[in-house]
Formats: sequence, structure tokens, C-alpha cells
Amino acid sequence: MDTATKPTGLKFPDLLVYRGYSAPVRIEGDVFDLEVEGTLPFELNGAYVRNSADPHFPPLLGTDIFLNGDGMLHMLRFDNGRVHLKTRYVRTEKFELENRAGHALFGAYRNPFTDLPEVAGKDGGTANTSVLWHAGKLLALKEASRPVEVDPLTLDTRGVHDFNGALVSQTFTAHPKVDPLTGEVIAFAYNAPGRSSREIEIYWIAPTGEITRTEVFEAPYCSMVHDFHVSRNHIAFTICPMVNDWERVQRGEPFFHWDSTKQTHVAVIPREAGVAAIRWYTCPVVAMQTHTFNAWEETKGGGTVLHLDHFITGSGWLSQFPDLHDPNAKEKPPFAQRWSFDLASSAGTFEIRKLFDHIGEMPVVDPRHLMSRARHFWFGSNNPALGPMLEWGPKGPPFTCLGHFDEAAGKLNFWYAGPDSAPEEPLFVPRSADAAEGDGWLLSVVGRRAQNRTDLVVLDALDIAAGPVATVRMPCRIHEGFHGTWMPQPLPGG
Ligand code: V55
Ligand code: FE
Repeated sequence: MDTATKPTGLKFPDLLVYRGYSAPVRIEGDVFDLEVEGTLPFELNGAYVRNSADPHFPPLLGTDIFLNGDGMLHMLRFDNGRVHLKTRYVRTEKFELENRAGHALFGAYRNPFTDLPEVAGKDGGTANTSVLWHAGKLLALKEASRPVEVDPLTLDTRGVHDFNGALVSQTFTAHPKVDPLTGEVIAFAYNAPGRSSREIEIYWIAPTGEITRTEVFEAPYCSMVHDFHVSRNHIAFTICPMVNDWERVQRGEPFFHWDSTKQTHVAVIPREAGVAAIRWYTCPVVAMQTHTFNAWEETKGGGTVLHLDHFITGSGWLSQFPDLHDPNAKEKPPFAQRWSFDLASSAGTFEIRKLFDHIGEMPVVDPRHLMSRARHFWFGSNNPALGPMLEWGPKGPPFTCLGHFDEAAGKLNFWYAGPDSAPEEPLFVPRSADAAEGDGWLLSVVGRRAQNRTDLVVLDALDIAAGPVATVRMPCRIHEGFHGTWMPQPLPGG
């Protein structure tokens, strides 16, 4: 071995992103029969799979952002009263190449100009953001690269999934939407060539998993398009000024900057007619969409009003991406907003109001009500009235609470996770396929930060304030994660 490249020791630098509860875990393993406090609902049969960014190696450039860690899947499998934990890295090309080398080969987030020459042209995708369970396939997703298929039982990596060659982009969103009535998936890709681009591809994916239609439209500028909206009849993109400029990337600058001099635009696209019928709206205020709850249509005065429910902040997002104009800019917390578009009007304006008056993020609705009106909204939050804020991590302030907004009752409910406890993105699981909206459980991974350990709580989704009906105790920490999904039993081969 060439002594110049021989690793001489492996150590993560002492930076916030690698410290404390955010420290890399890197353990691939199985824990069978986790301890459970309380009683697991007998109907809860299936698997919760989620994704996280757990860096395998210390960063090539001495530092990194948390969004760039290697995809590590966590699966909690509920099997007739027993719960098992499985953790596995997504064996991306990046993971395999670096694993062989014994050190990092890829550099900064989505910046091929900072990679070592030996991996030029190789796939630096991390597959670290979310998972899609569709047409019998489990896909690990990252918006910067193509989906990676993993085995839904073993989590072993099967390889990059290009939909039998039908995927034209080098990228694919981490937030595809599954139509609960038809089984169709609507997805998209921005920066489709794998570098900065204003073109955005939209994909229509049949219940059988084939891409049946692809359309392209052009955004007013190139920026992060992390999430989007799909209603029964419309697709909507909120284009926000978290800008991306390939010249800055080439100069080794951060991949995104917040540019408050640019406006936020909304594209409304009919699902049937497609981009030929695109309509653009300009947002009258500074707005950054973080994540979406839902989109739905309402018939009003013979016309259609399209409602987009989402978390919006009036500043940049994801603290690692600097403000283009103000080095001292402070991020503002997101609030849930409803943006309403009277499609019969040609005024080109829309109405903005708060859906409820409380900060939050990581929104979910009952997935069976996606694309049509939902009554119940769940989210991660902080509520200082219930308990103190926790020490900031690399993602900003950890949640201390989960929230539930019942719109019909006009009620906000909270569950406070306890001292030194940080719940993560909630997941709704219905009691049964035909249970009423909201009748089921809210699952959340909870960081027990003082114990350096992780739990999973099961709450009654319509009474979260009552506290967990069951707490599944993990004997170890699993890395903080992003997004997950539920795979109901029976699982293939299970
Ligand atoms: C987000 C997450 C990402 C990313 C870009 O949460 C945006 C937003 C986990 O990776 O690459
Ligand atoms: Fe996300």
C-alpha cells in the first residue's frame, strides 16, 4: 500500500455535527425482542423504516454538514407483540468505495469538485433522507441522486433503481407522494442532470411501479426544491430562494445560499393536463417552504379553491447554508400556513393565513387523507410552557414536544416528551385500513439525550397528551433521523 494514502488513525473532529447525541453511531446490527413499557396495541403489525445520515468516515475536508452523512436505515419491526430493531447502511457506491479505501473519498455536500480524483465520475449519492414503500419495493431516497433499492426485510442493498431505464434524471425527490385512492405516485427531480439546473422533471408512477409519464418545466431560478404538494387534481411547487449556483459550487462555496432579494413563486399544475396548463403565482412575502402537510381542493361558488398546507419560515432554512447578503442573518422558526388559490380567478394572487399559531416542523397527516381534506395534523414542536428547550444540535433546536391540530375542533394538543428527551418526526399508523381518519397511533423515535439512548413511543394519535400507550426501549442510541414510512404486514417473505 502506498504509505502516503495509508490511514494513520481514524478520528472524527470535535465539531458540533459529530458531538453528543449527534455523534456518528455507525453500528449495523440487530436487537431482537426490545423491552417494552406499557402495552403494544395488538393491531400494530408491520415495520417502521426510516432513514438517517450517519457518517461512516471522518470528513475528507475536515468538516461537513449533517445533511451529507451516509444513509443509515433503522427498522423497528412489530410482530405480534414483539419488536425487533435492525440498522443497516445503504450500500451506495460512495459507501462501498470509501469502505474499501478505509477513509473518505468524497468531499463537500453535492460538490464533485471537492472529491478525490480517484472517484471522478463515481456516484457520490448518500441515499440518506427518506424511504418510499411502493409496488413491493423499498427505496432509500436522497434528492441529490437516484433511488437505491433495499430489501424490505433484511435492508440489504439491491442497487440503484432507475425504473427499468425510464428515469431520465440523475436525481429524485425524497418526498414523493403516494395517492391513497389510486396507488399512483407523483414524484419529481430538480437539478436533474446532477448539477445546477432550472429544469424540474415530474414523474407519474403507476401502482405497479412503472413510470408512465414524464414532463419538464422550468423554474424561475435554480434552488433547493425539497418538498412539494399533490392534491387530487393538482401538483404544486413552491420555489423558494434557497439558491444554487454551479459557479459557486465550482469555487468550493456552500451548495445553497439564502437569497432574500429573490421572490418565492408557486407553480400550480393540473395532474391531468400537465405542464401545458402551468400557472405561476408570486408570493407577496419572504417565504421558505420547509415541509408540506397536504394539498386539497374545495368547491366554492362553482369554482375550485386549491389549498396548500405547509410549514413556512420567513428566512433561510437549515443553518449550514449561509445568507447570501447578511452574514449575521438569523433563521426564523417555521409556522404552519394555508395558502389558498382561487383557480377561477385570473388575478394571479393567493390568500395566506396561519393554519394554527404555533411553531413546528416535520408535518404529517393520515396518509389515507393525503390529496384530499384532512382534519388532523401532527408535527414536531417546541412548547416552552411544557418544558425547557434543549441544547441546540447541528440541526438547530431539537423538538421537545409533538403537536396535534384538530382543525374541526379548533384544538391544539401537545405531548411533552420529558426532560432531556427529543421526539423526532411523527408517523401515523391507522388502527386498520378502514378506520376513521386519525383513529390509530402516532409513532415517534425519542432521543433520551442524557442517557445517550433512544426509545420509540406509541401514542394514541387522537389523544397524544395522555402520553405513550407503549414505549419501546432500545439498549443503544440510533442516529437522529429524517423521514420514515410504515410497511404493513404481511411483509414479502416475512
Ligand atoms: C433536506 C435534507 C437533506 C438534503 C436537503 O431536510 C434538504 C431537508 C437529508 O438531506 O440533502
Ligand atoms: Fe424532508
